[in-house]
Amino acid sequence: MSNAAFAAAPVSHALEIHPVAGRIGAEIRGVTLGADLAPAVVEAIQAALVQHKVIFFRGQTQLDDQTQEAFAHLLGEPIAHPTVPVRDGTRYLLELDGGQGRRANSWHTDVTFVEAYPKASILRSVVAPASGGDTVWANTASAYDDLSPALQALAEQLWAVHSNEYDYAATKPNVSLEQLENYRKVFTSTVYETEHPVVRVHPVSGEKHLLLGHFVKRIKGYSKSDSDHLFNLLQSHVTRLENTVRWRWQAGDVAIWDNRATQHYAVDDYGTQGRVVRRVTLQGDVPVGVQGQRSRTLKG
Ligand SMILES: O=C(O)CCC(=O)C(=O)O
Ligand SMILES: [Fe+2]
Repeated sequence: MSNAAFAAAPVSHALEIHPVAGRIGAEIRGVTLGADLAPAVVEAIQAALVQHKVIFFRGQTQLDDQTQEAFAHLLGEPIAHPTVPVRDGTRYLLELDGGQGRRANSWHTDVTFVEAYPKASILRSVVAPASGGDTVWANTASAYDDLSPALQALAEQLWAVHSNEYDYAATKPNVSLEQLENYRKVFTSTVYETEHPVVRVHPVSGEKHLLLGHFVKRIKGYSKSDSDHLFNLLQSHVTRLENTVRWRWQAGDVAIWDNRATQHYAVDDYGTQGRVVRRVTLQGDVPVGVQGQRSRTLKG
C-alpha cells in the first residue's frame, strides 16, 4: 500500500511558501525568525515543515547562538547531542566546522542510534563558502512510495539495528586518519544501539517512511551479505535525485528539516574554503512501524 497524499490541516496564518524541488523542500519568505514569533506563525511553520519536510529561510542574520536556541524552544524541546559536546556558551548547539573535519558527507537521518531520535533539526549557516558546500535532503516517504508493492511489503517486515559505532572511514574519505580517530573517540564515548522498523509511520502525517541512513549496522535476521544488499536496495530509492532537494547556502540562511521524514547529505566539494553551520535538534518520539511495533533500545 502506498501513502495517500497528505493534506495539511488549515492554519490561521498564511505563510509565503515557494516550493524548491518537486517532491520536497520549500522556501518561506517574509518571516524573521526569533524568540518572539506569534503563535499563529509558529503553528504555520510547524504545518509547513510536516508538509514540505525541509523548509528554508534566507537572510536570518539577526540570529545568534542564543536566539537560535530560543527560537528552537518555540518548535519543540531542544536536546543536546548524546555524545558530542555542545558549543561553549550554549546549551544545545552543535557546531560543524568543515575546517575541523566536520563534514557530514554521507546520507543519514540525525541521531537514529537512539530510540526517540530528534523530530527536527534547525541548522543555521554561519560561514558559507563562495562556491560548493550545498546540503541535499531526501524525502523518505516518496522513496517508500516508489517501491513496488512486493518491496513495500518486504520493507515493512524488516528491522534495522542503528548504532553510533559505524564505519567512519567509509563515510569520510577526505578526512585525515588522525581527525577520523579523534572524531570517532568523541562520537562513540558511549556506544548506542537501537532497533527501528525499516518502515516508520509518521506520527503527524500518517505517511510511511523508509528509516535507514548511515547509522544502520545491519538488517536483523539476515547474513552480512544479504543485509548489505537489502540496505543498498532500499537506500538507493531514498537517494534517487527525484526525491531530493539541494540548497545553496548563504551565511544567515536557516534550514529546518523533519528528521522523521528525511535523510540529508552535506556535499564536501568546497576544499579549504571556510564552512561553519550550527544545529539545534528537537526531542522526538519513539518510532512506530506499520503493525504498531515500537523501536527498542539495545545498548546505551
Ligand atoms: O553541514 C550540513 O549542511 C549538515 C550537517 C548535518 O548533517 C547536520 O547538521 O545534521
Ligand atoms: Fe545531520
